[in-house]
Amino acid sequence: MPKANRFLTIEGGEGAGKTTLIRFLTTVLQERGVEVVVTREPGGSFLGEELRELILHPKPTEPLCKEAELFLFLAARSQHIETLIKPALEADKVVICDRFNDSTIAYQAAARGFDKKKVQNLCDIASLCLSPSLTLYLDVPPSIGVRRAHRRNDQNGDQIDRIEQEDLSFHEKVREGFLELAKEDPKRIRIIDTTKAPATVKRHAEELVQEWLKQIL
Ligand code: Z5A
Repeated sequence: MPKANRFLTIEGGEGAGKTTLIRFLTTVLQERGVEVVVTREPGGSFLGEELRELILHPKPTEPLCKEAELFLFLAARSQHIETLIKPALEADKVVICDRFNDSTIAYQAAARGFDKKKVQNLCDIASLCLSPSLTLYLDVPPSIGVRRAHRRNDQNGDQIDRIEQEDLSFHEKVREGFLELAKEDPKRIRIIDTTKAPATVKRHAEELVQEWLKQIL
């Protein structure tokens, strides 16, 4: 098993600002001379990207049941770790991953209603017990995050994906799920309030990452 200590994950609800922040943090790390691999879930491998298309398709050929959805996310994760994350960590690179196990707990357990402990056990199997040493959870009320994401989709001409189509109460449960995880593991999961201005969000994230670098480099 590779050392997991250079593994950083970014979590959050819809429109929380993950993509924006990951771009910024990549630059910060590269300026420090750190080799960085940026990836995402679901995705990151050929199979993972194909599964992403299937899972998030806005108009699936038949409704995807929640059990199939859960196992597709997990299958994508195992393949992603084997083909991309593990080799990069073994080569001593920093891996930044947009979503990981915490998303499965927040979306499939807290919001879809699967038993949390059971989902955690499945995540342990799927992720070969790999865990990030730092997770930045970007917190935003769904009413704000959903609005931001829809505005961005309009600007980019992107469709609203299958999970984004869920109602506000679903996204509220996702947020509660993330906040509960952060309470349970405050050392690993650091909360960043992304209702704040982008410059403030970046400053807070950079402080946390610089602190983390002292422990891992
Ligand atoms: N999912 C799951 O259910 N189970 C799992 O195990 C996994 C995933 C791994 C993947 O989508 C979906 O799969 C996701 C969870 C589920 N479904 N949902 N919803 P994704 O991660 O690819 O996409 P997303 O979650 O929908 O994220 P996003 O919409 O792409 O948002 P983002 O990357 O967090 O935000 P952004 O694009 O950086 O920012 C959104 C807009 O806000 C953009 O115009 C920014 O310029 C703006 N922004 C960013 N920061 C700020 C601040 N601070 N102030 C104001 N405006 C800002």
